[in-house]
Amino acid sequence: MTLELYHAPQSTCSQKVRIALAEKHLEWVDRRVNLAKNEQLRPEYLKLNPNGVVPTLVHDGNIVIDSSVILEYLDEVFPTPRLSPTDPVRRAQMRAWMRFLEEVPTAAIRVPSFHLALATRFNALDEGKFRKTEADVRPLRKNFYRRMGPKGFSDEDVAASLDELQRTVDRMEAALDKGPWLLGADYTLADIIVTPSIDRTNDLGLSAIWSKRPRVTAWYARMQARPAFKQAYMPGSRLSEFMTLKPLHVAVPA
Ligand SMILES: N[C@@H](CCC(=O)N[C@@H](CS)C(=O)NCC(=O)O)C(=O)O
Repeated sequence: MTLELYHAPQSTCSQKVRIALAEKHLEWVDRRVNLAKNEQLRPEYLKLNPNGVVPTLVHDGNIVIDSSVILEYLDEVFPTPRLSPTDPVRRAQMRAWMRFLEEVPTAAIRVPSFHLALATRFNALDEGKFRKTEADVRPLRKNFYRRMGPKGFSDEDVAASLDELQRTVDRMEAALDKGPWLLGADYTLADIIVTPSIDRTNDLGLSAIWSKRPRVTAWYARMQARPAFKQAYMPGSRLSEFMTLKPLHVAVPA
């Protein structure tokens, strides 16, 4: 049996999958994809993942793409320890969290991540060159990159994404009333899926978004204490490790 993971240390979507692999004590072959060199856009990688993004899992030659799909696949194929409830109603509740987390914070966190850390490498490009060489080449993210532009996102876009993160944290704080995990007693894929977004706010100096929410703060500490978390956050997983992040112009909601 071979599991190969095409991933990048600093990619939040890869971090989700690495946590799940570690929770299940699975060995995997480390296939690094250097996003700074656009290796995810190479023709040989696009054959594995036509979206031109990481992660991609290859299990005994079978290709599985999209981090949340990979998480559910791993949980079906390697059911011990389980990362989803057995009861269909509870499974539906977990999936409702999953869809919400994919739609809201997972999308929202990309805006400050790119704005603060990644856009800096495009600052010297003019708009036309940036569109041609950086935006239009991306199967999934063409218009996201166009919206960002070589100078980063507008204050309005940054403020909107921080608002979405803040509202996610509020929803988590309410759910954690029945904690210790989002679904109560069961630690599930939902907890894993939101972890990289929360960890990234910390990495970007935006922890004010959750630091006044005691239940979310305690939940994040519980996550960080798990051996799987420590394994998944290998060196190079934090953007602040390899760049100085400039402060935001917009107020961080608290
Ligand atoms: N829905 C996809 C999204 C994957 C995704 O956006 N990956 C990012 C890293 S977290 C990426 O590869 N970005 C490459 C790029 O911006 O060109 C998933 O969850 O796997």
